[in-house]
Amino acid sequence: MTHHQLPHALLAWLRGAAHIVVVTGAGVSQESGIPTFRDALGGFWSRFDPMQLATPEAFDADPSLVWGWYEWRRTQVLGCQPNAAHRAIAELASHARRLTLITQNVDGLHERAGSRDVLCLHGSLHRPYCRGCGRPHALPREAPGQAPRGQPMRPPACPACGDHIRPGVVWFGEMLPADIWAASEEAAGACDLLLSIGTCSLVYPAAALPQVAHRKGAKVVQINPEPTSLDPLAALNLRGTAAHLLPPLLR
Ligand code: BV8
Ligand code: ZN
Repeated sequence: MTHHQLPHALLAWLRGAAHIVVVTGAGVSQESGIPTFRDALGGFWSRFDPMQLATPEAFDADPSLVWGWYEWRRTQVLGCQPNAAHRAIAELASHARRLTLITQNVDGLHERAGSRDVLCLHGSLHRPYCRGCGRPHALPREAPGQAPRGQPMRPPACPACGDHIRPGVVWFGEMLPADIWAASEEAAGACDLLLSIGTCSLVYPAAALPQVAHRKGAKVVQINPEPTSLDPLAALNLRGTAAHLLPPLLR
């Protein structure tokens, strides 16, 4: 079923749910001015394919190029604010009997909007660590000074072992953090309502979460301006943007 405004059924499902799971993708940060993953290339980076850059092989082959891309994205994010969608999701958690927020995003905007215990399936731009010994590395709070135009810059060296510091994200071909994946899969299997917001539902295993919920009898609701592979499985497809459709949920 496809709708362009909020049907009353959803308000009843939200109020009646014992456990709501929210799964978000890059679309929920789009109205904060952060381009979605496939659009996450501008200027200097437009000649690259994000699917190629977001891999351990790319970092091993050219650490400065990949580190530069992530620092450029981190700079973008530090200059952006959470939007009404992030705030509505944080607010929903205080109304719901139980709400588990799972995100594929690495921008940290859910936390900045007040959401707590966010399950970050794909890591974070703000938690880099050493490729060699895994030691966490603190980045300066402010955006990197040099190379603001997204030119490559060398990754810092680990003070403990000297290897490269790498972005704290999960790259294609890398395992998701086992504890975070286990908690996400468990929540999807236990919830009675799953909201999938702003994701193309193409990246696994994240894209399997609505299927896990559906198999266990939960209702799946999707918010996305475009149809995705999740459409047939959703009880409700709300065609619109997250910042526009989510705030009325709280009335
Ligand atoms: C793994 C962090 C085990 C990095 C990311 C073949 C078939 C099936 C699977 C595979 C396969 N080959 C390889 C795989 C596995 C692979 C995979 O799924 N590939 C896909 C492309 C087929 N997965 C992995 O590798 C995962 N690991 O499987 O481990 C393993 C281990 C070893 C060997 C094999 C397997 C790791 C995946 C994690 C990758 N890291 N991010 C970084 O950010 O740089 S994923 C990255 O892309 C994002 O996090 C996001 O999740 C994903 C998708 O990007 P986008 O499409 O841009 O974003 P999104 O999905 O959110 O789409 C935007 C949506 O929002 C759109 O639908 C749009 O319509 C909508 N929208 C836009 N504006 C708005 C909006 N919606 C609402 N409001 C708006 N305003
Ligand atoms: Zn190290």
